[in-house]
Amino acid sequence: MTAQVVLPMADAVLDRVATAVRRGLTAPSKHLPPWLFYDEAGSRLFEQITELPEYYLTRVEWGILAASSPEILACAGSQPLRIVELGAGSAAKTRLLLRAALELQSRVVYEPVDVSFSALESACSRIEQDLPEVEVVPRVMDYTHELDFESSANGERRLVVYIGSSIGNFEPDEAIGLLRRVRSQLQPGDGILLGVDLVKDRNALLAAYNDRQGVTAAFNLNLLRRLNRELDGDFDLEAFSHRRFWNHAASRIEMHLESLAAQTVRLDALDLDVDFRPGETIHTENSYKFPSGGAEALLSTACFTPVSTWTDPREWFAVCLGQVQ
Ligand code: AVI
Repeated sequence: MTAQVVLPMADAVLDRVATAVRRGLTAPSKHLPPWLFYDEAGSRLFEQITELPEYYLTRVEWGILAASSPEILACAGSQPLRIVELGAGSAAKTRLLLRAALELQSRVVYEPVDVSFSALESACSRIEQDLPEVEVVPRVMDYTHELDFESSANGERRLVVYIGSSIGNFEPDEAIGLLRRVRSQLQPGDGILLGVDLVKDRNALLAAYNDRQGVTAAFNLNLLRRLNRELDGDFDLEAFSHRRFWNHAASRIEMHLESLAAQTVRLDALDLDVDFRPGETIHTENSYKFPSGGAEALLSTACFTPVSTWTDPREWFAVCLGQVQ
């Protein structure tokens, strides 16, 4: 049998989890922040989601980058570029950009930024294996709270890559705040590449967030498993069900966990009892979908100049380049 090493959780992370959960589960409309999805199991489930037939987002964005990376880099302006990726994850799509960059410049620096050390480790090893010519400079940083880019060397300009529709998981004012903070770290000539999911047929949207294999349901419910483990909770995962719906007025998919019965859940670490009515939900995620021109508007509000946008033939997803003037 192999011995498993269990690392103690950093106190700061545990405090952040505890504060968010107490706030969210004692609010009149119960809610939890989506960053809680991404413990180790949740990150693995998300990787599986990206491969599901119903979850078109990753595939369609991959197609855009596969077709247009050379053009995107040409539009990003004079070389050499340093590619900074926020929330690097598996870096699968970024490899397309890095490969195109290697065609244009002899030295390519890739700076993946992620709060998760293990996510960075796997991103780095994949890039080092596939593209050994790329110099990888990983940064462990919670870019939603702190952002601090070192001043760039050798006349390099930065291209910040924020793809995968991650911006859609922020409330509109938070999204603008985040893009403005990125902007404040950049210099004239630097740029940002933003990937956003576009409004489309409601059924395609609904299917993407409720796949037949039940991976998205498992991803949503895993959040309760995390609270049981980290906050000594007694959530019965059988007593909650995954729900998603399209909120047309707000232009977003909402994910919820619905209580299937009247029940009280205990979170010992918070000394908290939470009562649920049958049918009451915990709102766990918003995933905003943008109209055509929405990414450009977002970038302009954050003081970038939109330069160009690439999309797929059905216009399901958009990748938009903004520059600092
Ligand atoms: C990470 N983020 C862009 C995903 C999304 O589509 O909003 C998270 C996700 N939630 C359910 N499925 C995927």
